Amino acid sequence: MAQLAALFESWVSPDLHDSSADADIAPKRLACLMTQGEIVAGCLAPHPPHLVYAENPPQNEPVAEGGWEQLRWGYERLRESLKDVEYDAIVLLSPHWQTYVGTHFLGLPQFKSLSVDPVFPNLFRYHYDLNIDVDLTMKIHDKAAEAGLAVTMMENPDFRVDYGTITTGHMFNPEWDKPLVVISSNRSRDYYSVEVMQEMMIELGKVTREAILESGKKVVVLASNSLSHRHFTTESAIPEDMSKEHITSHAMHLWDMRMIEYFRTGQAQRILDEMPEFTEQAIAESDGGGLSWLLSTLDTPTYPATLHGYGTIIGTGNAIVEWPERNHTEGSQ
Ligand code: 2X7
Ligand code: FE2
Repeated sequence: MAQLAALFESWVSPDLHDSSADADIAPKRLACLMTQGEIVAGCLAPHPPHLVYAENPPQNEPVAEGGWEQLRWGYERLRESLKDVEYDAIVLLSPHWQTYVGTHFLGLPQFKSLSVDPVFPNLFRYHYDLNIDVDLTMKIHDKAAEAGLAVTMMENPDFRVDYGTITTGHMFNPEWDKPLVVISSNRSRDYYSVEVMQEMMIELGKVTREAILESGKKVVVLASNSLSHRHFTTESAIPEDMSKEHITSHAMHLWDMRMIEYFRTGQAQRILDEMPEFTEQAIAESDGGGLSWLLSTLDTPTYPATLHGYGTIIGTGNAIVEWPERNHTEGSQ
């Protein structure tokens, strides 16, 4: 809101001492309000390919006998929560699009191909056809560049989109009827540390938010990552045999529950403060920066998030969480 107020002031202040200017101000104020964008919701939306496998959509080649229902019902609840909410685009950061020189953005209007999970090709061979909101992407890209972040637009039409993006994209919106902004995971944690990664992702989150507000669009932001991320090293004979599914260790469970408690009680700052310990001790997929970025796009929310579901997948911990930002915009802009 502060940025919009400044923008409004910059338009009207030259006129404030001019008594004939009043007539001009109302349409400008209206234009200002009409162009105000909004983040309607921010979500933690994990991407284990098992979820798509278990849903048996026509785009995926392997066939399953169900499985991981707790999480799939969680995604159903998330979709239900947003079904009457209008929005224009989905902005998504996937830890499986790993880039080592800065942050990259999908930069063409359409990407169409086959996405295969390199670790679970038996579960995920998905024929995707996705649309990109190139205009909003450029706005976020340009703002990030202005802020001094290294950024690149991915404009190779043969580029294969990672399974994290596709799984989260499918589970969040199986109709694929909204354009996406897709952001890579800059692996600054690998070169430097969780602290450096987080500093960069907080900056990326701020500019993402600014670009969305200035774009005039209504947007959902999604961080596509698991919580604790210690996998089993072998797969059961029937991958969807739920009698074999559980968290890898008690320590991983405790970390997941701690994070969920912070989500549910509006303690985003505490999550950011504990991110280095969480990421290292729980081998968490927050190493890709998505969770830090998401909380930053939401201006480090102090209101409670909704937990739509929690479950394990091949031993990893996964939570589906929504911050209903649309109900809190006045307080946080
Ligand atoms: O990418 C993943 C993941 N994050 C968790 C579990 C299983 C597979 O893939
Ligand atoms: Fe993953």
